[in-house]
Amino acid sequence: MRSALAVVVAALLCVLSAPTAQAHSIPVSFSPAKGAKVDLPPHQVSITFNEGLTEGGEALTVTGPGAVASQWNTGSATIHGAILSTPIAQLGGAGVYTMRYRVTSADGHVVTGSSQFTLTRDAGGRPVARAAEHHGIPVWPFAAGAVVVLVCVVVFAVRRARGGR
Ligand SMILES: [Cu+2]
Repeated sequence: MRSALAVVVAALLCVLSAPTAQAHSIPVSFSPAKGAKVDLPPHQVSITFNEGLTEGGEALTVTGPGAVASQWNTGSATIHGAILSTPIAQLGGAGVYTMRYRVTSADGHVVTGSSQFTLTRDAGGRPVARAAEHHGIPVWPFAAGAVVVLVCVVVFAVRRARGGR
C-alpha cells in the first residue's frame, strides 16, 4: 500500500514539476497562399501566425523561379503583431517562387519554414540580388582531418618499423 502511494505521489510530482510545453508560433496563412497560382505578381508577401511574434531575428526572402538563385525581396522583413511581411520587386520569369521565413515565436523559440507559389506568366522584373547559395556542411575540414590522421599513422608505422629511431 505504502509503495503504491509513493508511486502515485512521485508520478504527481513529475507531472506538476514538468515544464509546461510552450507551443511555437505557427503560420496560419500565407499571401500568396501556399501553392497558389498567381497571374499578377504581388508587390509584397506576408505570413500570418497564430499569435503575436517576438521582434528580433526575423527574415523573409523570396527566391526563384524554380532553382534560380535570384532574390526578389527588396527590404528587410517587418513584424506587425502576428504578421511577418516584406516588399518584393517586380517578379521575373513564370515559375515557382519560394518564400523562406524565420521568426522568433511568442515563447522565444525560433521558427523557420517555407512556402511556394507559382507565377503563371513572365512579369518581366529584374531580381534584387543573387540569393545566398544554401551550401551544405563543408567537406574540406573532414578531408583535411583525414589527411592529418593518415600522415600520423604512416609516421607512427614507419617509426615503429625502424624500431623507434
Ligand atoms: Cu516554442
